[in-house]
Amino acid sequence: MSGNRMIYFAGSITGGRQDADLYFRIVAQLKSYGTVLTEHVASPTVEADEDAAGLTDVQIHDQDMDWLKQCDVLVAEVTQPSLGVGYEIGRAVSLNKLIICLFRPDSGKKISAMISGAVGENFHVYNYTEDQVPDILAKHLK
Ligand code: 6K6
Repeated sequence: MSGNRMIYFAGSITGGRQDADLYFRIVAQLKSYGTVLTEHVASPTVEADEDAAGLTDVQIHDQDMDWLKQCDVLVAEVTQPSLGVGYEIGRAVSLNKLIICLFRPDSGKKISAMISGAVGENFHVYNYTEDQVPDILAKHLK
């Protein structure tokens, strides 16, 4: 069953890549729960990948929206603010997807009230440290 689960991982790209290593480690854990549709978000060479992919912005947007529609769950690392990630979260709400947002308070950053205030039955926001990731993912995905 878990092999069929489609997971959309969202993390900052244009917004800043300072957490890219952490995204990679989260995606590695997510792979044990299903297919991660958006592995490129965790790529250490995302800029070179972008150039190589040669996609237009419209193609990127439309592909990501297709994946978002296909997915069963959106996992978003939201510590590094990103317009794209915020947009994906809003679209996922409209699609009634299960949403798990991960925010690290020890970053010194503040999470937008539009994310922390959106909590509901299918919308979860965790203030976390990295050692808690396995338990958070297991709670929702096991
Ligand atoms: C990257 C690697 C290969 O090709 C690329 C082209 N760029 C993007 N490809 C796919 N998704 C993208 C790209 N740029 C942004 N996104 C989506 O927006 C991802 O799903 C991220 O979760 C989110 C990041 O938004 P920004 O505003 O930080 O870029």
